[in-house]
Amino acid sequence: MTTWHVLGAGSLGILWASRLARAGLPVRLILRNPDRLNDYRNAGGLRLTENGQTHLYRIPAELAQADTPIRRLLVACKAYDAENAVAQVASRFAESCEILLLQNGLGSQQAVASRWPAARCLFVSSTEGAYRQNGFHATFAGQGQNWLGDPNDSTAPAWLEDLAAASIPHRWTTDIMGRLWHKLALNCAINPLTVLHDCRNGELRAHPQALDALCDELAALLVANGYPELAAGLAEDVRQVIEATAANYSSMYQDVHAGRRTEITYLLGHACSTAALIGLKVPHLDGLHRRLQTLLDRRGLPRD
Ligand code: NAD
Ligand code: KPL
Repeated sequence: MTTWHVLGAGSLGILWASRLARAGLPVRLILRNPDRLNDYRNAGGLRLTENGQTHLYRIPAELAQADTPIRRLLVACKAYDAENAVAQVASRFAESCEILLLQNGLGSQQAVASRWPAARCLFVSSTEGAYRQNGFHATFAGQGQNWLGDPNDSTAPAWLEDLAAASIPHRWTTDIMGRLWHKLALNCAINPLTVLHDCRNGELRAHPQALDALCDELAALLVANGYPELAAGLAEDVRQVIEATAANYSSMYQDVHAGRRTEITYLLGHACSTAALIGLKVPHLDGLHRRLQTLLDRRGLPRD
């Protein structure tokens, strides 16, 4: 059985590693430094809380410098850490290594795929939710779906059976880029405005003109990238997400309020840079990007 190496033991890393391990699959965690490995050993394993019940999973852990070969790597870092984190373990890649990239937004996945062309890179678009309580303890916070796909190869890998055995919801798609672009467009329409207006998703109902202007530009970007059918439904999809998540704070809002670095470069930044590259004018997205960066500067958070 191929071992699942999980790079990054944050919210999603804990969620995936725990479920794989409890299905009896071989899992190893790769932690970022000796202090964290020491903390992990003191914690005795990963803890995952689901439906109010907490279980401990004693999953073996190691550092990037370990010498066992890596055949399947699940990258569960933030988008801004992904490429560097993969670089730390790349010397251990076995022939025909597979890399699953769980990052939100776009840009980090392509960076990894183009730097390690011999590995098969699978992109994942996840709508599951988890948050970290402390150290190595995460809480499963929202049912969702994991869409998996490979932009260069439509063949589904046989190991999707592992995900089924671990009860990890998943669907294979031959259009993972469409899935990721659609989620990116939703996130660009909603998340930055919730930060700038300091509000829950539902309160964006009070800003229909701003939403319409952003949706028009995001739809043009989707068309330019080959997704006219996603573009046609975007404004309605944004309204539906706002209704369905009205009481929630967006993930970017939560990052900013917790003083955490955001994934802005891989969301709004990626939308604006892609538009610039193809010569598409997106003044509202560019303006939103600048206002968001100014707010991040004021809060002492990285602007990229
Ligand atoms: P997180 O911050 O909770 O976890 C990331 C972990 O990666 C941290 O523990 C960090 O220490 C570790 N890390 C960073 N660099 C490393 C390195 N070089 N070596 C080893 N570990 C390293 O993040 P998360 O919430 O799990 O999110 C991961 C990705 O999944 C993000 O792109 C996020 O947008 C996406 N996502 C998260 C959720 C969610 O509910 N949490 C849902 C959908 C998508
Ligand atoms: O994915 C989201 C987020 O908060 O990051 C939603 C709920 C779709 C809002 O954009």
